[in-house]
Amino acid sequence: MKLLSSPASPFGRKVKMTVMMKGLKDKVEITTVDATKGDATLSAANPMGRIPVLVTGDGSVIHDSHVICEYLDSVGTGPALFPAVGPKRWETLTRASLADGIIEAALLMVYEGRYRPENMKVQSWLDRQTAKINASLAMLEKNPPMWKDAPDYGHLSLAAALGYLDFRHAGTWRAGHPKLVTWLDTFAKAVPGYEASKPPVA
Ligand SMILES: N[C@@H](CCC(=O)N[C@@H](CS)C(=O)NCC(=O)O)C(=O)O
Repeated sequence: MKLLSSPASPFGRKVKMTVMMKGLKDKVEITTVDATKGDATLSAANPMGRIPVLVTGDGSVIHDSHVICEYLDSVGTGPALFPAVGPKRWETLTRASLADGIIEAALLMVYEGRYRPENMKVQSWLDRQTAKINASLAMLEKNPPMWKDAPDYGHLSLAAALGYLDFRHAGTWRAGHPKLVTWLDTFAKAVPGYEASKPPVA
């Protein structure tokens, strides 16, 4: 299988952690593509031009990160990352949805800085994204989501979100969220793929 991703991508990091948690390291070859510049291979696989994309052994294309992770969960080994049915499944997917929302808001802020000329920045829009991130972190801080036997897809998505706030937003979230900081440390100890998928220093 081939994974199109980039070292900095938080959505790609979710997939990389999944690859390692599911014992698939030797079966997935990672190709680095720069989605922000436009890439012909990427656009042919995903007309949205977004990473990550997985090309399976038979040439099938799978995106986005959620779908790739669920696919890898179904073909790899080790504890299931996606509960198959019932309330546990909705809880995991909802947690992942919140984590993805944090990543999306944080990513939009990065893109604002990257693509919009300085004199066209809209502070109220940036503040709106910050408020979404802060509200989500405040809710999570009240009761960080612990796992029973092993972390699942919701937990790894949250770890990717916090890791992205560290990477692109200077880790300022840490100051007001001591329980989440401890949570992330615990996750990193339980999942070696977290450190192994760390983006390069910005
Ligand atoms: N919902 C998608 C989001 C993927 C996404 O936004 N990827 C970013 C990089 S982290 C990207 O490719 N951005 C380029 C663009 O939007 O043009 C997923 O979960 O995979």
